Amino acid sequence: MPIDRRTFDRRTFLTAGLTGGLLAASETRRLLAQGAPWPHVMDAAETPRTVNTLGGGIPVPTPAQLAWQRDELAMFIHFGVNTFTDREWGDGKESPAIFAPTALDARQWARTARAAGFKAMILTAKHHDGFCLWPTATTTHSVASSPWRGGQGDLVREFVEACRAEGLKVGLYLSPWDQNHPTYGDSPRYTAVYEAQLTELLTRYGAIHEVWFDGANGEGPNGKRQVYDWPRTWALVRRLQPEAVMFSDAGPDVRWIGNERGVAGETNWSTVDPTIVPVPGMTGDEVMRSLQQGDRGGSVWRPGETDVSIRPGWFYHAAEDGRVRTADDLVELYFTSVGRNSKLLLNVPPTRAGLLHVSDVASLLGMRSKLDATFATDLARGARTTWHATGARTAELEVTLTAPAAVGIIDLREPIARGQAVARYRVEGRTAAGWQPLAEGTTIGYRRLVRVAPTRVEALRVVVGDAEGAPRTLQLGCYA
Ligand code: FUL
Repeated sequence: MPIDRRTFDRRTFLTAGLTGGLLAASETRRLLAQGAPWPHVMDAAETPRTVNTLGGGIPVPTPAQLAWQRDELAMFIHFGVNTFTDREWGDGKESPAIFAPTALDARQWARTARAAGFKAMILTAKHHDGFCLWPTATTTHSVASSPWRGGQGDLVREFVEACRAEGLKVGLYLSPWDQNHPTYGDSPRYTAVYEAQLTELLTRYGAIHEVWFDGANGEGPNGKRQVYDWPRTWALVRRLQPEAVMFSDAGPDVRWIGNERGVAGETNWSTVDPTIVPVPGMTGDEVMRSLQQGDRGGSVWRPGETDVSIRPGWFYHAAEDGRVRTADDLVELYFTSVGRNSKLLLNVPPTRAGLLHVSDVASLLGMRSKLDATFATDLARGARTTWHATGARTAELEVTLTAPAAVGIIDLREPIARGQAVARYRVEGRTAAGWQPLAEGTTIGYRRLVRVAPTRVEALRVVVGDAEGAPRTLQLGCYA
């Protein structure tokens, strides 16, 4: 089936007016100003986070957010009834009888992820069609009604065990939008169902590291609009899995990067102003800008996660077997996400057999060997480094290489455990002809990978021209 990506892009869908239960940014702020009970921004009591002493006035990550960022790569697994109907969004009317993977092996997913350098996997425990991949007490629309493993299967359990066996962290996606459950749209009743599902997922399977709340939304089977109680849902997750990070447009811990193309903002702050995107699923230019770029001076640490698929669709379609991203494409995604202070959540959808396709596996392993080769030799190893402030918000780093070398990639890092400060930088290289400008940009954060025309340099200099508070010593690596 040819997939028209526009049909399934969540923002196209939202702006097409098909949405239920969503508010424009301006409308939300108007309600907030009137003191409306919903939606509201979580206050400090609802979102326990690290007390901000390390940052000296700027927000800092929690230990969980820091670990999440340092992992760099997570694999998304979209699998469910859509795999068997060849659709991207089901409608909730699918018969559980169609869910019949013939050779499902979650260990194969996990082994591939690990071999390709991924540190976590996130499974769609329930997508918008409402079909649950675990035997839930909240509905019969689940694996328990399917022929898979004679109705005795629990894919969430198999997934979690496979992750643990391969040393991967575990994440679960639970679509808020549910086109099957009869209570959807009857807001308090469905909220109770959704909370019961979350409770099952967060109490039966041990430590869960990331909980993924999708912003896509629409009307349920009864045509009614669901009004979500996000603060309540977030508080439940905090209570059941205090170490987990929660992803949504509005965090609270990790935010959507604002597109599904795999491209973080050229400027990308890990801080946000939480009043701009207080709940998931909002639209508008300011919302999209804040998701893409974060907000300089924002009061909350909420780094961006870049989700993108290795294929045109999120679910497996045999017709897309020839359209799998190449290893080079994946390396490019690494540069536009991890290399822009984000984390890459790369979707690799299993086939109807329940296995990652051989072409996808080849691209993933190809990406890994290319990245390993690229970053094998840090030409700045052993270099003499000096760092000094040149003003309250400006500083200079100078790195003198042990021997002149041709440099094509510069790897800059801020010590983000103490916050993100740099707002403008310039990189210069000392060549035989003296200091030459090589590159310039805005934010750095966890990691900024700068590609330059290969230039033979004896030394590199990073001039920080503006910062949010005093910039702290940068780390520099450089590669051919
Ligand atoms: C979107 C969903 O509508 C897609 O189907 C997919 O799950 C993607 C990750 O998020 O909003």
